[in-house]
Amino acid sequence: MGKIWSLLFLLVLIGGVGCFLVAPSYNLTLPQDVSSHGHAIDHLYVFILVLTGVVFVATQAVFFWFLWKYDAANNREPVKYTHGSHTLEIVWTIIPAATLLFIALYQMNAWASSKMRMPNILPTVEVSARQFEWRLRYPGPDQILGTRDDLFHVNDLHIPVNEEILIDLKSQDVLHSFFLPNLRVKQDAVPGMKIPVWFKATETGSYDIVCAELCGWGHYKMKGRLVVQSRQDYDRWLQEMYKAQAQTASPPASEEDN
Ligand SMILES: [Cu+2]
Repeated sequence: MGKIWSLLFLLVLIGGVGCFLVAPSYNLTLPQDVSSHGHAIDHLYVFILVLTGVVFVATQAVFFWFLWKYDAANNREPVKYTHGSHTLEIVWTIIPAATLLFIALYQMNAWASSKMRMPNILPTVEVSARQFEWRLRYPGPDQILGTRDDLFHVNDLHIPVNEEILIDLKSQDVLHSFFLPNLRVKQDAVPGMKIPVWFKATETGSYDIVCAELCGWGHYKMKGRLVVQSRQDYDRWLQEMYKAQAQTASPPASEEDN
């Protein structure tokens, strides 16, 4: 009976590794990266995945082998107990500590470029999260955010391709998280704070905006669209939006878009 149990644990090992091997052919790995900094983040992801993968395989294999070898049915000798090993404890403390320290240093540049080295440009758009939508505020023709000619829009974020984008991220109610899976961008929106978020999209197209923080009953539907356009298309879109907004007496800030 013990042997069957040990085979079950071997199955966990085979199944776990197997999942990762077949995942790419079913498109179950990371979504397509269309950002300038994404490769650094993906590299860290894969690095840590391999590291933890090797440890997983090793521990599962040892686990299986011990269950197999020391099956109670075949081992009639009394169990021998040991009481601690100072050397072993030092070794298994130092190895994880050194590994974590290495990761902390190794990831510093990726972190700094996506969270610390803010580009010195004017904000492209203000994104204000609320239950359960993304309120967008673009600077008007005067190019300055926060003035009377600003453009208001909901859930449909347009940006130009291959240009540095700076977003002022806010929340109007509770904690939300602004997540652009294809751009490897994820940032909490915190009530009372204006948090800068920057990135550069490298391919035109339509991508998801998702809320990555359980923010209430309608969290699941807090989904927006990121449209990456050429500079010309983006400018044209802005002009059309300016025109449409000018025609209505009040800004369409309360429109529902879902
Ligand atoms: Cu939310």
